Amino acid sequence: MQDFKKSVVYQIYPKSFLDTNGDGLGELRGVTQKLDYLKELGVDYIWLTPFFVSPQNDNGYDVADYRTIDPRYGTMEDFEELAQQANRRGIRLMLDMVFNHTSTEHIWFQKALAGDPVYQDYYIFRPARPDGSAPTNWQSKFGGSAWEYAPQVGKYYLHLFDKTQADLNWENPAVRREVQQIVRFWMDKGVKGFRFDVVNLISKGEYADDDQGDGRRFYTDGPRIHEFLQELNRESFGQDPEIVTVGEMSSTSMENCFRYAGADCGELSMVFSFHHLKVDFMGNEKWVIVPADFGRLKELLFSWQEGMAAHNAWNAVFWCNHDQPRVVSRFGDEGEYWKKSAKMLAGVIHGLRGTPYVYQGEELGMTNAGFTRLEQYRDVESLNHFQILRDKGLSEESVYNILKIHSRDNSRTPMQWTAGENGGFTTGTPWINVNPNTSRINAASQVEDPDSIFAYYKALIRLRKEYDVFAYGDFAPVDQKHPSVLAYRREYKGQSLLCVNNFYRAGCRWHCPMLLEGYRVLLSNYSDSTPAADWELRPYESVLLIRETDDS
Ligand code: TEU
Repeated sequence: MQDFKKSVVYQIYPKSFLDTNGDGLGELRGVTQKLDYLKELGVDYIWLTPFFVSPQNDNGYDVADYRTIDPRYGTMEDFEELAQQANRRGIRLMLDMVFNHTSTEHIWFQKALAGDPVYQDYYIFRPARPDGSAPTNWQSKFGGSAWEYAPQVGKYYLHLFDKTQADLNWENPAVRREVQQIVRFWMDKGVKGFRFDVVNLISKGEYADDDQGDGRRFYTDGPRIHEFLQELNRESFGQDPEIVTVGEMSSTSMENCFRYAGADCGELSMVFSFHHLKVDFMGNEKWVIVPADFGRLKELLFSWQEGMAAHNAWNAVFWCNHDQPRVVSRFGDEGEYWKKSAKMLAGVIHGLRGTPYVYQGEELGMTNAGFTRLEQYRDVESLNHFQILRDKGLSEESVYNILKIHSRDNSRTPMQWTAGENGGFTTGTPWINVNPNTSRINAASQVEDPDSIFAYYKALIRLRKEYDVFAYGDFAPVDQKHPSVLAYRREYKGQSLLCVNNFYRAGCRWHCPMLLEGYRVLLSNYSDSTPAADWELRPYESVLLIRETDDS
């Protein structure tokens, strides 16, 4: 059985991975073609973002049919071929299940609109207020009201995301049974992993105005959430002990995550949380430009590491996904120290306690998109916020500057396979522009190069298999208050791992508070790192040290 603590997950956004038929969109066959690349990297699971039938208003997170593959991504035969080929290489598939909402094109919603009361109870329809306005003042995560009026029904329906993503009513046992059946359908196809999209938003509490915020306090980690997850576990994936699950937890609390991902809680294997990726927001406000708060980043990463360990709960550890800007652009350096900083950021994540997730292209040090015009953007959230920010009076230039930093499209540009045209992603016109720096940043030039970012990720993944301390070690911060160093220690049965990182482009001096006797360098982004009690760390220097004693 595959131990998820020793595993590494690779996330694929199929639309931007590899196009094999020249239509400008990637598809499942593209993934199958690149399995040897992934095998070379050494990953254990591939998480595929949704490829089900969908109008693609949110790139597949608006599912219209959970059991059928969108023809744009291929066929069920393509999926089976992918599963089989992956299995042959010891790689497992993790599917992305979006159960907080469906597309408004889903047959359930269509029946609801047509007046069928059975299906109206699948969603959250509420009457208008006496003045005709929306039932509450809740805001959609993509901007604007979270309620849309459906004239056919004479009521509003709730959509926490786009207005074509209607929230499901989990209070209705029939909805929960449908969801269980969908999970079992994919289990029957041999799927051994599931990611559950924004799953901590499924239990809505009271429908009341939020005088302090956008409404999230009423539906985040809601009143019946643990009950719902335990039931889903019992009735579906929990019946197969080989299945690994991860829940995407939006604005969650650590206390809830102790239960979502607690070893004996009967809910999920692990959780994604996002607090450490809001250190360059202003509170919850993403559409601003503020420098990243490094002290806060460490505080959040470390408190989650310690808290989850103390409660025997498991984290997914990551910087990147299809909703986040590229980490090398965000916390590293796109220029002179591109390679060094990308490796440093990799080292920080892979040394932590948790299952590391690598998002396609991260292992190559892919950077933000660099878009400068609205026509280049595709994401509904970016397009909505362009208008919202313009309506607030911001100049076009200021809005572009904000999008350039925070847009989700930064991570959605096509995978850079080669230095050639369109980075080898497509022979057609890509659905979203390829980053021109594919001439410099691409897989072809890195796979064979022992000094590449790719080689560094490969080494980190291999080390996790070789040294148990990566998977099972406990966690302790080291010199947490230092203004530019991020350092921590892991201990397991006579193995002691020390991870030391200079997070900045300026060199710095670091007094190591621990005795370094007996430690040797396991991996570093400089060829000549020399640990010392009084250590001069070079720009973005990152070192993993190990000490092994007899009882290991
Ligand atoms: O994302 C949920 C989510 O809350 C975000 O990370 C979201 O991108 C952010 O709030 C916007 O600022 C998940 C998916 O990962 C995302 O791609 C989907 O758009 C969203 O759910 C809706 O299904």
